[in-house]
Amino acid sequence: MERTFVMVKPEGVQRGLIGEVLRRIEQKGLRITRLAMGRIEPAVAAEHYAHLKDKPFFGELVEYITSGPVAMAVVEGPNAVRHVRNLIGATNPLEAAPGTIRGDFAVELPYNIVHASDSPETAEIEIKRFFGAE
Ligand code: IDP
Ligand code: MG
Repeated sequence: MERTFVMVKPEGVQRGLIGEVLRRIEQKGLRITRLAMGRIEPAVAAEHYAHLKDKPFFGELVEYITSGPVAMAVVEGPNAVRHVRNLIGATNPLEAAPGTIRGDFAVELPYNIVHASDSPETAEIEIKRFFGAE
């Protein structure tokens, strides 16, 4: 069994897509084991996106992810990380295939509805970052 971390980003929450995102994850056969609404502090956002800190869009990205409430979930199942990445689609909505969450609901970066961990190791770090210790 593997765990991953999923976040419905501010514009996804504002557009009423929390249920749609969770529905697709549950429909796939994965289990939602933790669920919370929250607002990301700028310092936590900067840590979460530290791998992008030298990009020209970093400031805009931190502003975006802290601009409103987000929905956060821990998702469990066999190969949960890769399954959820498949469900959400490519980072750029222009390259995300129709049928994926980003392919179906987003048009341009940085606005792509949802975040999901990119590896089991990252997932554990992100679960701790956003949900704290067990
Ligand atoms: P991921 O969310 O698919 O894992 P990352 O490369 O980790 O993609 O980027 C994190 C987030 O930063 C993306 O989901 C997107 O919101 C934003 N982002 C990535 N690349 C760009 C870009 O070229 N311009 C603007 N925003 C971007
Ligand atoms: Mg990423």
